[in-house]
Amino acid sequence: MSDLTPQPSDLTPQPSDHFTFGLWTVGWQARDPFGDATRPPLDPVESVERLSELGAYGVTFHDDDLIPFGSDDAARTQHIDRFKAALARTGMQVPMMTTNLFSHPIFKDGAFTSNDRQVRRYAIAKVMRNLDLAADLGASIYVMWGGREGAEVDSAKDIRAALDRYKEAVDVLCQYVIDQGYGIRFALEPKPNEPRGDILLPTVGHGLGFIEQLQYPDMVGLNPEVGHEQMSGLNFMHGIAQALWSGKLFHIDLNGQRGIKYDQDLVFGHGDLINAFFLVDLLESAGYDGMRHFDYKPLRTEDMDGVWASAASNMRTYLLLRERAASFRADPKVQEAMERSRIAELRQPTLAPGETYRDLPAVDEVDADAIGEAGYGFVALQQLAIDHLLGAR
Ligand SMILES: [Mn+2]
Repeated sequence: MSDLTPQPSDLTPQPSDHFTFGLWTVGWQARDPFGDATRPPLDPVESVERLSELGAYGVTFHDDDLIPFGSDDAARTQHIDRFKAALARTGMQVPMMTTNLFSHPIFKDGAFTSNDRQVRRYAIAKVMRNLDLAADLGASIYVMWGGREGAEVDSAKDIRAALDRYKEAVDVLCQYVIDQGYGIRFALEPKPNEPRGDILLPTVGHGLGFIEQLQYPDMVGLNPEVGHEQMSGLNFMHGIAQALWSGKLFHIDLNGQRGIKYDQDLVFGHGDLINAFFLVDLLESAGYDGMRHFDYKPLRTEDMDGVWASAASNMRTYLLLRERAASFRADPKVQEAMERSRIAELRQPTLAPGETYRDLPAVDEVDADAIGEAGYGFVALQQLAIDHLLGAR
C-alpha cells in the first residue's frame, strides 16, 4: 500500500477543497434545553480569522448570527463593515447565506406557514432584506431551513394550506431574486422534527416532490444534512445520490449522527462512518462541485481550544475519507470484486437499443432457478471497503 499511504500534505485543508462553516457552528455557546452556555460568545471576525488559518474556504451565516436581532441601521452597517474587512484581510468567501426564521417568539408557529398572516408577511420581508446582503457579499446559494414550519398536534395546521403558503413564499422570493437580477439559487433543507414535533418537507424525497410544484423549479434545489436524514433512519448517501440524479444537490450540510434520536450535529464522520465513507466516495466520483459545508455543533464539553480542534477535525475526517475512497477505487482487488458483483452491469439499459417490450423473453423461457442460485459477492466487496477505511489495504 506504499503508494496509497496518505501524504501529510493531502491531509492539510486548502481553500481549493472548498470547506465552509456556519458562523453558528463554532459560535455555538452550547446552551441546550437542560443547561446554560458553557462557552463565551464568539466574535464573527475571530471565527473568520481562525477558520481561515485552519484552511477553510469560507463562512456562511444567518442574518442574526452577524447582526443581532433588532439592530438599528447604524449598528447593522457597523457589524457588516467589520465582517467585510475580515473577509478582505483573509480572502475568505461567503458562498451561502440563510435567514433566522426560528429564534424570535414571532416565529413560534412558523414563518412562511404560520397561521398568522402578519407573521408570514414579516418572514418574507426579513428574507428579502437579507437577500440584498447575500448578493452584496457574493453568495450564490441561499438556504431555507424551515425549522418552525410544522406542528406538534394534528388539529393545529391545515397541511395542504401550509404547503400552499410555503410554495407562495418560495415563489415570491424567486420573483424577488429575478427582479433584482441576483445570481442566487435557493436550497431547501429537509428535517423531520426538532424544534417542531413534525416539520414540513421532512426528507430529501419530500423536498424533491415539493420543488416540482413551484413556479421556478430550476431556481430551487436542496441542502440535505447528514444527521437530518439519519434522524429518520434513512440512508444519507442514497438520498444524496437521488438529489444528484435529479440535478438538485445545490449545497450539502456535513455532520455526524448516531441513529434515530435528537439532532446531534456531531463532527462529520463521528456518527455513521461507513456511510460517510461512501458519501465522500460519491461526492468525489460524481463530480459534485459545490461547497463541502459543515453544519455541526462542537460538543458542550469542549472549551474554545476544543472548538477549533473540532473544526479542524471535520476537515481532516473529510480528507481522510477522500484519500481512503480513492485508494478503494484504485485497488485492483476491489475492481475484481466489483466485476464479480456486476456493479457496472446495472449501467447497461435493460432493453438493448432498438428493442421494445416485445423482445423480452417469455416468462416460461427463463430458468429462474438457475439465475437465482448465483451469489453476488456483496459482503466480500464491502469487506474490501472496510479494509480500506481502516487502513488495512
Ligand atoms: Mn442538524
